[in-house]
Amino acid sequence: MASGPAVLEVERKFTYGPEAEEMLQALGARLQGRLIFRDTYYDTADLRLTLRDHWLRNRQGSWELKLPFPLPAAAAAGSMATRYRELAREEEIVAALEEALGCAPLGGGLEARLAEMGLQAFASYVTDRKSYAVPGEGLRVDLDQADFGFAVGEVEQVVATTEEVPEALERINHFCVRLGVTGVKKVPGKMTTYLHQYRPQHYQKLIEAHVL
Ligand code: V4E
Repeated sequence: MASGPAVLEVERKFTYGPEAEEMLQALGARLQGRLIFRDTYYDTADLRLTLRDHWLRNRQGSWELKLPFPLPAAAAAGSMATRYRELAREEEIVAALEEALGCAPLGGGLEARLAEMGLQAFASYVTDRKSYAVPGEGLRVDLDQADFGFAVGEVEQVVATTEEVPEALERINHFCVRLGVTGVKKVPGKMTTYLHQYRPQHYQKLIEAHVL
């Protein structure tokens, strides 16, 4: 099966306050829109996907899988950003899941195959997102408010090849400095916070496995 061009998402999360939108506009960012969506995440009962840093979700009816991809250590050293490959084509998602879980190729529709792999929902929340584009930089900034009372921003760039990742990291970090985002610790995202609050044993296992 032919695969499309890679979607590599490089992003850095940040904590934002009431002044964030004004600052973004002052830096030339343009509001693209507001979207409210539900994400439901899936794993096996023994957490074999998330322990491999694979994140399978259904967002408003569409399946998406985020998984790590190799990068020379020097390119990511000390970075506060994360980088994941994103799959959205159902056949690619199933193939990646079969590989991660070590199952034989399964037949049938996507949902039947997910059920056969023992995948079940472990987290679900709604995000209210405002998205900004930064013209000329190819950056997008999302300001997210999750329904369990947690807000987080992210500056992100999507690239197609691993060679473009170091430059994306550089561009993101530079924009963060202009935005006044200067912390030296990685800011937890919605999922990390959700697991910490609602699934502490799952959270603890991912901390011990150095996934979070
Ligand atoms: C990759 C990942 C998780 C999946 C959720 O990813 P995230 O980008 O936080 O979700 P969201 O809603 O912003 O998706 P988008 O619309 O941008 O595609 S949950 C945990 N991880 C790993 C991870 C990590 N190791 N460290 C940090 C700081 N964040 C996430």
